[in-house]
Amino acid sequence: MPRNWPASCRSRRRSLLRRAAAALALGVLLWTPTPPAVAAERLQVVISDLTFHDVPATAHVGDTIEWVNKDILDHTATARNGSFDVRLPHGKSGRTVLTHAGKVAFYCRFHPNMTGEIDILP
Ligand SMILES: [Cu+2]
Repeated sequence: MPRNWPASCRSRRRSLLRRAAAALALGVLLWTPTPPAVAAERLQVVISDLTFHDVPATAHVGDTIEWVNKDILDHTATARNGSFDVRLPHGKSGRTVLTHAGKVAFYCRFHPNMTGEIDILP
């Protein structure tokens, strides 16, 4: 803008610049990075020989555990904190959707020596 423009124009320009700076500052303040979306996974735990096999050390809220009972006996996958209790007739499978974070110990109600633990992350 030329220096010889009327003072009202220079003032208007300064005002617009101030508003643009304020809008930019507000945008920076309001902007929060969005965490990358983690796709829910399906994890499989096979039961055979009265044992939970390949129990994942960790999982995430929203993941599904598929319990596959390959034994000739019925089992359950029962959380000690009550968050799930899946009945697993012999040769059948069942599913649990993980809804709460935290370490969950689980066992079979029919064979209490069958145990496992998963750390469920948020
Ligand atoms: Cu059992």
